[in-house]
Amino acid sequence: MPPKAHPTNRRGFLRIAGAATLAQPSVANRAARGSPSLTGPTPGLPSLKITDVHVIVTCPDRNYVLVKILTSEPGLYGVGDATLNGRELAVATTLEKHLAPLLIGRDPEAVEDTWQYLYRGPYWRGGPVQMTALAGVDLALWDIKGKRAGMPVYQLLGGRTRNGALCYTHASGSDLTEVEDAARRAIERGFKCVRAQVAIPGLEGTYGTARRKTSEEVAGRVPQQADLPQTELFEPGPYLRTVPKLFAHLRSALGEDVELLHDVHEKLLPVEAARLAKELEPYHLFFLEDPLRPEYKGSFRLIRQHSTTPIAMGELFNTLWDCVDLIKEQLIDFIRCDLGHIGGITNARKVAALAEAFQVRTAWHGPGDIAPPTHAANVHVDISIPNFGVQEMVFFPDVAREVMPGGPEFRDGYMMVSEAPGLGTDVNEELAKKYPYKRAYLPTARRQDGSVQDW
Ligand code: EZ4
Ligand code: CO
Repeated sequence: MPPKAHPTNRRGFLRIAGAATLAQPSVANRAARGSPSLTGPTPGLPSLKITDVHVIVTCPDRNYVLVKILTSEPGLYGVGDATLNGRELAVATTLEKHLAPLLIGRDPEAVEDTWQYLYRGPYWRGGPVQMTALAGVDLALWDIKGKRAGMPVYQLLGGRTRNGALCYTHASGSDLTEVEDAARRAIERGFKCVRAQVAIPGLEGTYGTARRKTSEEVAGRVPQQADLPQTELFEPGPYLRTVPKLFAHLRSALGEDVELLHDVHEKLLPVEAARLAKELEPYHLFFLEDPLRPEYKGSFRLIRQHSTTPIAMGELFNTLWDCVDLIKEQLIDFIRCDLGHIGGITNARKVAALAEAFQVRTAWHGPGDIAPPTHAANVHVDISIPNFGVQEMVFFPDVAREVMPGGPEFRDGYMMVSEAPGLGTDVNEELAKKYPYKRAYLPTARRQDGSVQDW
C-alpha cells in the first residue's frame, strides 16, 4: 500500500478549481465541473484549497489508517482517522482512489458541504467502508478548521459544558476473582466506571477475555494461524447463567459506588437479552451494551418491556438514520456510535442533538482499534454537549503514541483533550512507514455445533 495518494488528474482538478474562483461561474456551470466548492473565503483570511491527501496505513501495534489533508497554506493540514478493523485496505483504497480526487481543489472550510457531497454524491451511500472513509476526511477538516481558528474543536462546537469526559475501562478475567482483581486495579487507578467481562466456563474463548482459536483449529483440522480470524465459542445457556453471577459477585465485593457496565456484543436473541437485562436489575448496571444485532431495531422493545436495566446501543451503526427509531421511541438510554464509522463529528453532533430531545445520553465507542484522532473527536464532542453520558477509553501503547501523538489524556476518571488548536492529534508519517500493514482480522464466533454465531 503506497503511503500517498497520487490522483492521476490532480492538476486538472486544481486548474478547474482555480478557474471557478476567478470567473465566479453560475451554479449550473460549477455543477458541470465535477468538484465545485462553494465560493467565498472567510473575511479577513486568505482563501484556502485542499492541495493533497495522504493516506497512511500503519501497524505500530495493530493496523491503523490515517488521513492527512494538506492545504494551500504552508504548514496547515488536518489529520483524521479512517481505521476499520479487518477492512483497513478497503477504506484506504476508497480514500485514495475515490475520495482524494474529489477533495483536491475544494475549500477545506466547507465541512458540512463536503460531508453532504461525499455522503450523497456517490449515490451508493452509507456502509461501514464509505462511512469510515468519510469520518477520516471529516475529522481532518475539523482539525484544519480548529487550527485556522486557533481554537480546540470543542470551542467550535459551542464551548465547554463540563470539565472532562467521565470514562470507563475494561476489566476482564477467566473467573470471577480475576475480574474482581482487574476491577479493583482500575478503581485504584481512578476509574469510576468499569466494564466487566468474564470467560464462560466450558467454552473456548469468550468475547473480551481469553485466547481464541481459528475455526479450523476448533474443528481440529489445522494448527492456529496468526493472520486468519480466530474463533470464539459461544452458547447462550452458559453465558446467561454466568453473567448475573459475575455482577452479584462484583457488587458484593466492590459495593455500590463503582459504576458497572457489561458488553453483550450483539450476541443474544431478543428474549434472551430481555431475560439477562431483567436478571441484572438488582446489580444496577450503568448500562448493558449492544444486547442485540443491529438489523432489526424493533426487537429492543422486548427488552424494554421486561426490565429497567439501562440499555446502550450503536457501535455498529453507520449513520444518523440508524439511530433515529431507537432514540425517538426511547428504546435505549445511551447511543454509542463510533465517530470513526458514522462519518465523524459532523454526523455525531446531529446524533447527539437528536438524542438530547429524547433524554438519551451519549456513550461513543472508544476501543483500541480506532486511532487517537477519533478518541480526541469523542472527547471534543463529549465536553461540548449537554447530554453526554460516559466515554469508553483505552491506554495506547507507547509505540502507537509515537506514531500518532497527542490523544486525549486520562485524569482521575475523566478524559481531557489538549487545548491545542484543532483536534490536538497528529501523525508521524516517517515513523509510520517503519510499521507496515500486517493482515489481521477480527475474531469470528461459532456455536458448539459448528454454526456461525454473531461475534
Ligand atoms: O469489539 O472495536 O465496546 N467495545 C467494543 C470493541 C469492539 C471492537 C471491534 O472492532 O465492543 O472492543
Ligand atoms: Co462494544
